[in-house]
Amino acid sequence: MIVSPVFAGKRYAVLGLARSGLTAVATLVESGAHVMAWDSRDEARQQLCEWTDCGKVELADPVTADLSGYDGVVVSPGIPLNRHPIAEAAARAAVPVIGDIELFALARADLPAHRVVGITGTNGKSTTTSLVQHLLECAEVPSRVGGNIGVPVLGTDPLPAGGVYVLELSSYQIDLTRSLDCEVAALLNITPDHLDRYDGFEAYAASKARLFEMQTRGRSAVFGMGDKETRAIGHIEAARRAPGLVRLVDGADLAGIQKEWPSLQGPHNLQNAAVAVAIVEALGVRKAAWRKALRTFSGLPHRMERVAEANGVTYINDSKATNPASTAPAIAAFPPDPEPRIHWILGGLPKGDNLDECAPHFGNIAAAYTIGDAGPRFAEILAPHMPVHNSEMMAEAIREAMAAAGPGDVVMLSPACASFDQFRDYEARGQAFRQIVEALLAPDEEEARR
Ligand code: UMA
Ligand code: ADP
Repeated sequence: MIVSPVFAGKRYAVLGLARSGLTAVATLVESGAHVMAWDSRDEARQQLCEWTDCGKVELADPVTADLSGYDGVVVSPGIPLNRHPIAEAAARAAVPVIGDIELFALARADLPAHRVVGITGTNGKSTTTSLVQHLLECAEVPSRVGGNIGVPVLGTDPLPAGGVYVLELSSYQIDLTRSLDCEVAALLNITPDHLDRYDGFEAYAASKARLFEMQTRGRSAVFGMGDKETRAIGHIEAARRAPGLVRLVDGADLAGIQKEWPSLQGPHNLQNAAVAVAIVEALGVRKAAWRKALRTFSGLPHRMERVAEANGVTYINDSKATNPASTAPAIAAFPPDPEPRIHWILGGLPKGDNLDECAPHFGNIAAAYTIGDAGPRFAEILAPHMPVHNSEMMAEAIREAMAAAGPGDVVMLSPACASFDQFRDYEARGQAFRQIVEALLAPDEEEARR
């Protein structure tokens, strides 16, 4: 865990006691701060004692408590600042609203000499973050991942001198951060997402741009070239920095060697790899080291993950594709050979009313199997272009896809939707896909053994 003298004797309120909030409380208590903490869920409040000396924590709701004299309200990224009363309560008491990443930024001065990489974007953040760590590891640079990837950074053990913290940052986390000065910051792409939390798409893009505004002179920045919002921010940053500090990458120089990377296929992964390579080059890793390391990256679960292969059919779990823009590259990755060969399972809790980003690749789909809340609407959109089964449930969709798929085909869950209508989260959805595929294939395997 990261602790710091910078918090000793200070007063912080922490709102939200899931992963990031509980870790923030632990860091602050261990560092000698006075901490007020709250979560609207009883179970979350009860967990506090498992994480820290809860005798040292005052349980009170910062929305109604007296915040005068506090140094900050640490709000969890999942709490919608645009509509939660904490924003007004903190403003009334003139207390800054921050998040755990800002606490990390404040603690940096007392950590052994290190560098920080911040990676944001609508899609590809986790893949790029873990790829950067892999490239650093292969180059023998000590590193840790943290942030939106599911690892609260304050919970990591401090790195020895020379280490690199590689942070995946969501726009929610950037909104709660004021002074994170990344040695290298990167923006992969911006497409519509999380619009319930922002005053429109422009405000969402502006949130991402703040990561670069927080950097001081001489720092590096990397931008994908795939969309105009990202390019625009890249050009603004290039104009205000010294030559060589900003890289706008499209991956064209790497396309010829992409075939060497089994876990980084598809146009989206070319973008992720190009950004990751530019990041590690900015940190001083040489081509010979990253080129070799790209071949051994093993990928992450739930992102175009091959979970089974049977009777010539490949089963792919892309449950992390939670919006149409992240599904588009997955269905683009398997062109007809010579017939369309993707059996596409999609649906869930929709993020919008269309599948426009996916439309250019409809020709790759042999049949679609819709599930969840979005099922009927998606079936209506897709029916003019391909055979559609309104399967409703995952098990039914897999059963139907399995019956229809032939050798060379791909059965792929790439839902283009959030999971919360039928599953706890995208991981539970991906796990269900894998388990059902394995269960349905099991009789075949038994037969083969006999
Ligand atoms: N709560 C209240 N009052 C409210 C609303 C919520 O008390 O009015 C409480 C909830 O009961 C909950 C807490 O506030 O206990 C909110 O916690 P959280 O949702 O922020 O959960 P954490 O476990 O702290 O996870 C957060 C990130 N979650 C979100 O951004 C929604 C995790 O990203 C991140 O991995 C983790 O911190 C560690 O840094 C997840 C995510 O879904 C993966 N991110 C979004 C995405 O990737 O699209 C942005
Ligand atoms: P994030 O952490 O930003 O959600 P992930 O690396 O977890 O991103 O990938 C989530 C999904 O987004 C993957 O399943 C894949 O389908 C898609 N994806 C990955 N990288 C990109 C990219 N660069 N552009 C568009 N979609 C992508």
